[in-house]
Amino acid sequence: MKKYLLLSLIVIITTTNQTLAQNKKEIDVKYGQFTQLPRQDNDMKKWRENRFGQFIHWGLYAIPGGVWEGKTYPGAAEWLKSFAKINQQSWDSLQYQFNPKKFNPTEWAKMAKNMGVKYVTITTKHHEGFCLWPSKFTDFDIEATPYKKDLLGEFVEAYNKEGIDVNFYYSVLDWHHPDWRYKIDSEEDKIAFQRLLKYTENQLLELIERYPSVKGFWFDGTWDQSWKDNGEFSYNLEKKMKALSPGLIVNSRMRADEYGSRHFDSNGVLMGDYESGYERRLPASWDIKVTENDWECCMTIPYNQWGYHKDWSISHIKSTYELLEMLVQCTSQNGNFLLNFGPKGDGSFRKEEAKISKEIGSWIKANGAAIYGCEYAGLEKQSWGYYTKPKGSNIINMVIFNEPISGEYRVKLKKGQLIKNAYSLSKKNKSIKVVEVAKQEYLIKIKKTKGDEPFVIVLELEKKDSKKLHQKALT
Ligand code: JFZ
Repeated sequence: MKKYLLLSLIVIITTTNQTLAQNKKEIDVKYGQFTQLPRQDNDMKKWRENRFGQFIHWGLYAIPGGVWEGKTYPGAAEWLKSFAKINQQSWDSLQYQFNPKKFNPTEWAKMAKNMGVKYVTITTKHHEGFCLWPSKFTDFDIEATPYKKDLLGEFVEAYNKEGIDVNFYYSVLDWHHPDWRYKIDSEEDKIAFQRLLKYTENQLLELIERYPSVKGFWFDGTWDQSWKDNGEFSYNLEKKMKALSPGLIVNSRMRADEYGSRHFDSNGVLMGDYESGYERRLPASWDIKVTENDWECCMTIPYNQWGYHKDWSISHIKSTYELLEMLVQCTSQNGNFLLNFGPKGDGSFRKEEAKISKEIGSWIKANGAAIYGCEYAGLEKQSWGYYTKPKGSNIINMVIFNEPISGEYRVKLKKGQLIKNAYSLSKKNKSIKVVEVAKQEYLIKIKKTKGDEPFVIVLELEKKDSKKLHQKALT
């Protein structure tokens, strides 16, 4: 009797599983992902090791800085043309004022280097359509400004000289181009948008050819129906770009598949090389969807300002430690952190940004070992802060943002992991007391610090499950 019961149970389970599998049947996606993820080539490995990048939003919008005809608009400064309903001619004529006399690419690159970023992503063309490089395909570019010179070229050269990887942000949405359409309603729209697509392709291939050291592209302005209806085009475009520049890294915001599904195709497969949907927010969980994918979070210092805005009193300005905590959280979740800067129209940085970048830099100088080349440590998060793990090492970093009143830091390791030694990153040869409180569970005891700075405790692990070693480690 028991035997029959078991048999029928098995039959029920297998049929239910089959029905579930049938319901989840994959649909045929022609213009989805064409790369095996996560990418394991050297370019992608470098991208992953970099962890920390600088985002730069710079364009004509830096000149008005959120203020038009005496009125301050609190929204994102790079959207001012839209918020203030400024006519095309008035906005476009800003190009005749664009003359950043204080722009010193060498100083910019030095500032970035001192902040500790390993890569930069700069707006080559934002929604306004203005191009920071002399493009063969438009006159709405740097060449027609009083500045005249190839600003982007100077930028790339200076950053590369400091060993910083350069990526290009490019907005497909274009408020200047007469052929831009939000949706295609007529045959005329269709023809116009085909010209826009050709323009887009020309410019992107031009950027790769002019600046061959470019590491990746950060697409934006891809949410409108017109672009979503052209999944075949963006699929082929990504292929063409990668054929011209093997190793190129493209964000998930570039494409939609033929069903209009963005970032992830209709089967839930990520498109591009990493997920770029974390905008001004961090992943809430440490689940595998996060920690096993490549992703990047882009962040503003104010609530929501990317381009230069004259008035930063409108919203909360994040503190240096708030931003550092985000960088560390991203690292602990296997992601990159891209922190935005919006230089002024004259080519200088506002003092708040200069200060924050200096402060971040001095912390990273001492604690960078817990960021660069680090990844998700595979451990349960504790309330004192974040674990990061140098890839392939036997080390786990504890980056402390909240000091417990008790001075005791709980650590729960995985089966087979033992603590061999613990020390503070700033005092490497002084061991810290470790008490085993349960299996694979420890309390790290340290004297209360002045609590004025986040700090790093390093745990050296012993993988061999030897009782002897274990005892030794805890004395
Ligand atoms: C876009 C731009 O409109 C903005 O000006 C800035 O350049 C930013 C980096 O990107 O804004 C977005 C894009 C995507 C989301 C939100 C704002 N999103 O996915 O939530």
